[in-house]
Amino acid sequence: MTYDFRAIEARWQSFWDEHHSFRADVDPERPKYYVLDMFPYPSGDGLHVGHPEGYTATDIVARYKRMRGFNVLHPMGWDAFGLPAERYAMQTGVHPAVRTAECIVNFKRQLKTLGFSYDWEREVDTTDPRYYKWTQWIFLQLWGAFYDPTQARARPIDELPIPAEIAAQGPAAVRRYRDDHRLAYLHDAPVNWCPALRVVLANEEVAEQVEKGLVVVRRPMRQWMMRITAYAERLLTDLEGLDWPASVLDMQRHWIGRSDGAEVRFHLVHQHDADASAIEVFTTRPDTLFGATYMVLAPEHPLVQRITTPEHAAAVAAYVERATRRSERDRQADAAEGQKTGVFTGAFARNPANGAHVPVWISDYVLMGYGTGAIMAVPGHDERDHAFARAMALPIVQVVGVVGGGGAHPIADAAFSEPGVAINSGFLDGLPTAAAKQRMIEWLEAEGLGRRRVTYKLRDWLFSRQRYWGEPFPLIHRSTPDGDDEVVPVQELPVTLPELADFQPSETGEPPLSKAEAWVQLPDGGRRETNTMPQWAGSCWYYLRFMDPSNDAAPFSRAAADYWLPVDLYIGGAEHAVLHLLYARFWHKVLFDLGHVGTREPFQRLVNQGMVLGATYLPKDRRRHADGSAVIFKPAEVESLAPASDEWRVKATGELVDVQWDKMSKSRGNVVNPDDVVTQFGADTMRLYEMFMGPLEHSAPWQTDGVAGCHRFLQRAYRLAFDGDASGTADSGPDRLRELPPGEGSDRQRRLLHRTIAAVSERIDRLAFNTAISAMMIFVRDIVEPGEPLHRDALAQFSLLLAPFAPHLAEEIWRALGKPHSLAHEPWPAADEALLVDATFPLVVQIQGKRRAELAISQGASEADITSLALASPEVQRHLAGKTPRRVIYVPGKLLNIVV
Ligand code: ANZ
Repeated sequence: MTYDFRAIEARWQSFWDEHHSFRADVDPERPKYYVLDMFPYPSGDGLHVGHPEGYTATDIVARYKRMRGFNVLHPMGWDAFGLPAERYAMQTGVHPAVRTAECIVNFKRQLKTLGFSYDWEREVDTTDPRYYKWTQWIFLQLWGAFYDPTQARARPIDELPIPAEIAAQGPAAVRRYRDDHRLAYLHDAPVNWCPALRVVLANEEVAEQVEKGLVVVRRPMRQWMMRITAYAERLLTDLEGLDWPASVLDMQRHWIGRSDGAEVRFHLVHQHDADASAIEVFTTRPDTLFGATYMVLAPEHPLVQRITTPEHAAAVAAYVERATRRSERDRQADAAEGQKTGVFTGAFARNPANGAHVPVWISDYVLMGYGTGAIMAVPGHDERDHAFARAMALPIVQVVGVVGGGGAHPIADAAFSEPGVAINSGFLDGLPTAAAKQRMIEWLEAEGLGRRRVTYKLRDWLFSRQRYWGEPFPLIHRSTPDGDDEVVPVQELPVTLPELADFQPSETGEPPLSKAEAWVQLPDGGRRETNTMPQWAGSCWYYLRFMDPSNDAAPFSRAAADYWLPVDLYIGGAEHAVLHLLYARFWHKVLFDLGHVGTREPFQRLVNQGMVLGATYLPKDRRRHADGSAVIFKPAEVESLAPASDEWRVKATGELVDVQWDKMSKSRGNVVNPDDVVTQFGADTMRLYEMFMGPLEHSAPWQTDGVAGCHRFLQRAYRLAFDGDASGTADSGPDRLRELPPGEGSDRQRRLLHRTIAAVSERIDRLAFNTAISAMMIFVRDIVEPGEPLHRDALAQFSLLLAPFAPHLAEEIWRALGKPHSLAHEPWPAADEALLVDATFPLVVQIQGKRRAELAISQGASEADITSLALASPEVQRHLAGKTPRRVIYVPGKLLNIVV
């Protein structure tokens, strides 16, 4: 008798395919449930066991909801643009499209062996022109829209009101005005340019290259930007109604970074230049205005050149030149470490509150991209200003005191940045900080010197990349008679990528597409845009395409959107807590404003699965290689001292080593390949183990012993149902279903069955899959007892419970029970409430026939449980007085006799 999982799994996987068992179609008669995975980048390495953790969880929910009567949308696809395929092309000459297609084939094969119930007819691939046609279309929606702050929504650009003075300047001015208001716009943005690699690096990538000794410079390049900042407030407030992990909500709030404060105007004392008469600053502490003793401009601030006096010009120019070479990130890091550099411009401004003349400095601790790029420095109450003032010997004045502390608080050594009461502040004196802020803002507004202002940390999104393997922008540049560059959309989509032999950007940073001269240059003189979109673009809207994937007339129909949206459950890695989820929410809101979708938010419920950790082994002395890297051993190099032991030694030398659990990575050699697990134990075991490792949200180590344990459980479940051939050999023919009496069995069995149904249902609802599996394990262990064979209906219901977790074996049992259809759409079993009450019965315990104790035993308890409970009870222990029981006789529901 063998649990031949290979045959069983292959059989059911082809059955589901042939019968389109998981096809989902819009059906207004039935409630929908949309359960989504974060689709993978199909890398050359294939799946590792971390991927299927989330995928198994969503599959359990998908299968369960189907059985609960929902019309379930459960799709899968490929986020397939990206740098690795392009790098691979540079190394091997294999075209990224070819490589990507190979990788997809492999990923899909791997996913299919796991028996996930995806509707594969909805598969999407972001690199397929039929898909990116619509990514380009959505880009054009953004390009063709502006944000109307009065209505707090996006509107078509033709509806943008054109001020009379612009209209009077003619069509070119109107065009420029529109271009300045589009949600997708061109901007000279400083980027991190690495001349050696000829690439623009993301901020996060800079440190790594600099460590390798490469030079990275900041330099302005014309880039496509997305005006996500227009949506900052909506992106913030709409987080309110979402069922997301608190940590992700916090990270999104933090990233958006709303600050409430004021803008204040400081007039310059001597004006060299009529256009440079005042400096605007943003402050969150307008209550400290009386303590502003100097000002600082970001080195890139446009006023710097204009206000610098001749005797300071050389020093300022040198400082500006140095600062432009450094990224914002580096500058912030230095500022955080308290390193302060800066130079005086020679200019002074008037503090609007007290009329004092304050010096204007430049320093890179002030960032151009935030607030107004200029600050009023209050060294008494701001740490950064305090450090700078001390370094440059600038005056420090206290204007906030401790409440009730007689006002004073020493500020010589450190700023006092807590709220308190205003002091040395004229009309604010005595007011607590919150009230003083309000009072100051009212005063500034009344005097025409400033106004209330909210700022956000969120930056506009740099949307263009100098890469080949991405979506081309569907835009054409044309020079106008007045020498301007006019951008017009392509009428016919998609704009497909041209063939190219060389994928390197040029030395000057021209994108690789600029080399496809025949593609770039249009017969009428127009030139195609040569940047491509970032990898985020395709993943911003794939959940929408899944709703209507073969629509050729639109990215998706409004009817499909109205039926399927929002995504009810979205499961994926915590690494996407900010960017992907923010960008997708942004596009969704634009599409909402333009009438393409009817929900404000795309993803109602979000869950982050934990990480699957892999083992590496370290010598006890933690010695290092000559190059300083730690000596580690890979799983293949070690063996455990005894089966299931926690002690390990190196096979070759016998040296004892410690085990260490890390995120799986190729370089650590601790990656487990799902193919190996499936071959050895089967997909059902793999799925079960992925879920049994621990709570879904927690990270957990991958342990081969645990896999084997799950496999034994399935073997037991198999033997519960099937009887071997009389000869008992594997090749003597298929196993037969046991002879099973009808019904659900004895009272005890029925209680156990219904408790299991209740427990599994409730635990799936909570996504507590590991404990749902424990409930099934108890069922399999306890359902059969001497004199109580398994009954047919109990097995049928158990196979339904098992189906979301181990669908192949569940189908096999269901079929053996003579059911004609797949159980995929079979109604989920219902627990009989009457059988759930935890009734107990009194059990008399005898030792050598003498009554020694009476215990309350719960109705569903098995004989094994009852025996160990009785033996462990203090009274029984006392009467046994150290003697070992030889035999235990159980009279069900009444009596337990212990013979010593
Ligand atoms: C005066 C002041 C006094 C400030 C005080 C703080 C404390 P958050 O809360 O992060 O929004 N700031 C404004 N623009 C800046 C820029 N471009 N680069 C660097 N710093 C800038 O921070 C707002 C505060 O950060 C502002 O309030 C300003 O310093 C500074 F006791 O103004 B404050």
